[in-house]
Amino acid sequence: MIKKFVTTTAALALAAGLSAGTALAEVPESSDPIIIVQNNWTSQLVLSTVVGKVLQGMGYTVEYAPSDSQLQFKAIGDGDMHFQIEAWEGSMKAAFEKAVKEDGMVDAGTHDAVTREEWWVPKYVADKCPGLPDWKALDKCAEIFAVAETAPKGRFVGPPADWGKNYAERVKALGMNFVAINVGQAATLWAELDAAVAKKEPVVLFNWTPNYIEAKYEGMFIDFPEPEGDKCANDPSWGINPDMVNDCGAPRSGWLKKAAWSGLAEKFPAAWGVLQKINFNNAQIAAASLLVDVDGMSTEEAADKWIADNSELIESWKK
Ligand code: TMO
Repeated sequence: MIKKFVTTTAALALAAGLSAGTALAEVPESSDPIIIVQNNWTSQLVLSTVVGKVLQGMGYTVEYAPSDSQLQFKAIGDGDMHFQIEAWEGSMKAAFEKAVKEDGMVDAGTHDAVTREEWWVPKYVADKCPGLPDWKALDKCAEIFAVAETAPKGRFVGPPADWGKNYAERVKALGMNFVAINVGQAATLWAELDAAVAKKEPVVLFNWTPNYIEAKYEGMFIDFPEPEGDKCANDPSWGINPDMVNDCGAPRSGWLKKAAWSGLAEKFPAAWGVLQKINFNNAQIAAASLLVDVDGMSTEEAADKWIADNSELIESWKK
């Protein structure tokens, strides 16, 4: 029975001028859901929804699963979730590489986008703190960033805890006069930034690129010592603090990768083909975030708009 099906399909494929390989299975190859991981920042939410809609358009059943940006990789390796379209080097490298090594997660390719996740200040802060963007200059001005909770130390408005990097450890390793105060969600970062900009008050917060911020505010990332491979994260003797790891910043030109369950290629071959072709650049990612964070669209609306604005690109994913 199975043999007959394969033979017939292959014959049809050959008759249609296709190679037998491409036509072996009909799309969707399985009616089981493809489970797409979602995280808690805008471009990821919009672009994962874009990909979900594209796969639905091909006939797949799609489900979304919210996940922690560190724990997600093991879950993908285990097949509990099927892929992630935005894995960021600055905050996720260690968890990503561990899941590839130990959990069989597949590195599904690197986007063209060049990323950075780092402490960031609006441009006017440079007038109040000479020597920026050097981290030592920032540290000399720590007191202008103080709030009641941190005084006389400065406050670093840090990311939600699940975004991986332990900034309190970096502060300690570099002996900085700062206290890292993590927010609960991205929206709080932007609320802090908007409030500070409105009053031209000093603020230093976690930010990243590509993001909508670059279209809205001028500013700069703080330059910390550059990491050298994994040494800063793993080898205490490396770097300016001989006794501690984390005495460095995030990479200034980081990668952005896709991650997948190892069974995806076999169970959903056409979807795997799409995932492999997806390749975002900085402008495409920043645009996704801008539609929500500046234009005020919902994730759904932004995904539809992004799809409409990039229809040729999306067709190229399916070929
Ligand atoms: C993971 N992120 C892009 C929010 O830094």
